[in-house]
Amino acid sequence: RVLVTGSLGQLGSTMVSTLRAKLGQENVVASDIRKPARGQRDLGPFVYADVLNRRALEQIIVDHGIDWVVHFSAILSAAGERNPALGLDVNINGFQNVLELARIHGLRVLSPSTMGAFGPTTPKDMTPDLTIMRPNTIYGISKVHMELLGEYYCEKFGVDFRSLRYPGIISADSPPGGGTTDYAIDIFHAALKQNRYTCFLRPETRLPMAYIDDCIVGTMQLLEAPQEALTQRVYNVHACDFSPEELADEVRRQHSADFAIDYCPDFRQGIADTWPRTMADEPARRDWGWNPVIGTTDIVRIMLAKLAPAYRASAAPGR
Ligand code: VAH
Repeated sequence: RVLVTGSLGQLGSTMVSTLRAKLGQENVVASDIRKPARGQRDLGPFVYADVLNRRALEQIIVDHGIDWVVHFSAILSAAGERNPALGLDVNINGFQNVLELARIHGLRVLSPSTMGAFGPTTPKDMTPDLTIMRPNTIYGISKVHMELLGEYYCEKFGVDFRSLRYPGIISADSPPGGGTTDYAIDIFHAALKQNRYTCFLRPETRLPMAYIDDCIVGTMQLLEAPQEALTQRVYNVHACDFSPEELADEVRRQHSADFAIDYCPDFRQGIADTWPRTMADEPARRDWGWNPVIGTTDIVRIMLAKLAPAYRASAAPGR
């Protein structure tokens, strides 16, 4: 049985349906601190879980006979800079609770890390798994802590900890939750709504990205990989990379030649400037089969196709 924390978030919601399709509805316990929206309500089992409350989390693990935890609760990069105390609490104390319970109850833990774990002194192109890691955001600092503590618990106590460093994840069905890569989702909503977008990153800011389907397939692969296949506990994963101006060009090609973008960089530019432009992910491909298939052109096609109906409906007369 699997417990998913942060199950109403951008990744959690898709991960829960993927896990349920594979393991059976009852074998995946979704949890969050929010109340599911109307459409999500029948998707049981769902429980309230505050990752900061270790006793309550333990009760869920014991009551539901949990074997694996997919830990998606986190405060993302931009949100963490807006509220550092909350970022530290959720990302560090929340993870420590999960890890300690994994030790006590013999759980496998998959907790994603991020390219945000790198920092301004990290080499930016084809960044390898092992390199300088001195991030300067609360998000990055807390994710490096997570990686190191997970490895420590694995080494010392045999906890089966697994992690992958996600690039920016793009999705149409679930909104992003306060990251620096959110522009690459916002741009499609803005293009369909008013055919113009003001981007909070500069035009040439190249960042690694992946479409959510690749991300979830990869996460499942790592979660299910046999222990012996893993030569490390934390893996870079990269699918494609682009800058806001390249993405805007593709939106013009596929959606409207008149699509207009302007740039008004804010504090998130400072965060993006510390992250890699591309990541090397050979170990993930070799050890457990990471093999993303969706590139930039496909991402634009999929996002426009998925989001267009809602905007067409809201533009219809009488609505
Ligand atoms: C963020 N999308 O922007 C997240 C992320 C890779 C970056 O983890 O904060």
